[in-house]
Amino acid sequence: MRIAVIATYTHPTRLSIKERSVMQSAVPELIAGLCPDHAEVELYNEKEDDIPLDRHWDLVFFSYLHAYYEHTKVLSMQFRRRGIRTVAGGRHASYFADDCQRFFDAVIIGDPEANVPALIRDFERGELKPRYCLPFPGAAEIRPYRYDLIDFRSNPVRLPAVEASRGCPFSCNFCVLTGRESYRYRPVQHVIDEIRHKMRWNRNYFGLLDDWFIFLDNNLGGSPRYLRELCTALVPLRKIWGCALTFNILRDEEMVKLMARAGCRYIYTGLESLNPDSIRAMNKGQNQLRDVGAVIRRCFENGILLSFGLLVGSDGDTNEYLEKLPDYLADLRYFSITFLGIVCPYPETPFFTTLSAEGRLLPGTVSRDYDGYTVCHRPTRLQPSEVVDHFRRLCLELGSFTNVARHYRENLLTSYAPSYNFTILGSGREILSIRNPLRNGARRYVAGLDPLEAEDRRMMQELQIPPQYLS
Ligand code: B12
Ligand code: SF4
Repeated sequence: MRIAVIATYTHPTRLSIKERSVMQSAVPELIAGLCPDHAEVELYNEKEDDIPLDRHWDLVFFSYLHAYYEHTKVLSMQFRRRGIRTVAGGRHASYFADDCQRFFDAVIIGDPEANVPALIRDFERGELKPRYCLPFPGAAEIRPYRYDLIDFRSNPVRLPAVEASRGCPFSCNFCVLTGRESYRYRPVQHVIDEIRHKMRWNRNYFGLLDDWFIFLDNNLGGSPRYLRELCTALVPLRKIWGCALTFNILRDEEMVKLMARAGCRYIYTGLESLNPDSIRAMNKGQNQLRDVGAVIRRCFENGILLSFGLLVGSDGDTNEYLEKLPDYLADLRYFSITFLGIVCPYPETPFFTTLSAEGRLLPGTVSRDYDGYTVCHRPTRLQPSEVVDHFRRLCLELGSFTNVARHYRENLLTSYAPSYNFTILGSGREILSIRNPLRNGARRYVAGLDPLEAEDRRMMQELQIPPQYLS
């Protein structure tokens, strides 16, 4: 049996652009690890390479984010036309299973651990069902990824990744996890064994990235006790790693020191805003903005590059705050931001429910608009067009060479932890990438106003696939 697992992708510019960046979806290697030994499995990641549309498999698993739904439907219907059976899974498929069933042969709701093997067994017996929703068997049952199937030659900077936990204990109003994915973590020894014995390393660049990996967890700090245990077990491995966690963890100096000793050199935290009103509106109370500057310095001094995500367009945002944002960041002597996005009301979130009840969703919004770079609603204190103006200006201002230079000046040589200065130098590229969403001058960033990609539009017409309207 021939199986393909495809992580689909569409770029925020709506142009056909690949992004061979450090972090990629791990779903293909996760699903491959759940397939039986006798299956021949191929992995594809559209963020790195095009999908060979003329190739034949018996079964194709798709993983996608909300904004890639229209495109994934097109791929699925093209494969189905050739007799290939297709399966959709992930958060969007789980929430919109009825809609998905129109375009895929089967839909998996929830985690894949029990569902993928059951689906393959049924498929081999010729009894594929339209829906699978077996419960999660527990985090101890998360299987090691098929690292051996990752092709590091097609993306020379990609790092191998591992999950220690799933879900998150917090309840930010805009997050797709809120109220749906409780915090679950794997036994520490399973994670250590996977890193030690299963993980394959990126051998490009004469071994410079050898022994580097990332934790793909939504929040590696969801349980401080667990994080402490994990870091203690990581110290003797002498690996270099990065992760995402919530800001509250960074206030604990001992924890930051332990993480640094365990090899952590990069932390992403969704700071979202420096405006207390916006933080309140997002229900993100774990982001206490007191002493932000001291927390940032502490990370860098311990050899950890701290990277933020910032959002514009939330209900607390005002013109005044967004105009002054670059000054606030300069006051903090902070210049490295990874994601600058527009807050997105994903349909399964409390934020969507509020906006819908208040009639503040923009008309004509389709799932393609839910990409984190398009205004899909009317904020309380701003017009949608004002959000777009601020977003464009901030992308240009924050993703500038001047900011890279300031970042280097402030943070290089502040620590002599192994690999620290190399990480700081590499992060200049991340700062410049803040501008990437602007690479299509014709893009308007307001839901309903930007057309879908030309090829998807053409195929949707040919295959009679309607868009999914969400407002
Ligand atoms: C890698 C990553 C990316 C990559 C690749 C995207 C991708 N295809 O996953 C890039 C850089 C492109 C990206 C971009 C963005 N991302 Co992102 N990203 C991640 C990250 C860190 C890891 C994803 C991953 O591989 N996880 C490990 C795998 C195993 O887990 P998973 O993807 O969660 O999938 C689970 C289930 O959903 C399910 N599943 C998923 N697919 C399938 C398929 C089948 C067949 C089955 C059976 C099951 C299944 O199985 C997994 C285990 O339960 C997650 C955080 C996280 N920990 O998941 C955020 C996350 C997915 N990203 C998020 C966001 C908000 C963004 C951005 C908007 C950020 C921004 N402002 O720029 C953008 C734009 C996204 C868009 N256009 O919609 C959100 C949710 C987005 C969404 N639409 O649901 C997440 C959950 C982070 C968060 N907590 O906010 N991201
Ligand atoms: S802390 Fe992050 S992952 Fe957790 S609910 Fe908030 S946005 Fe989601």
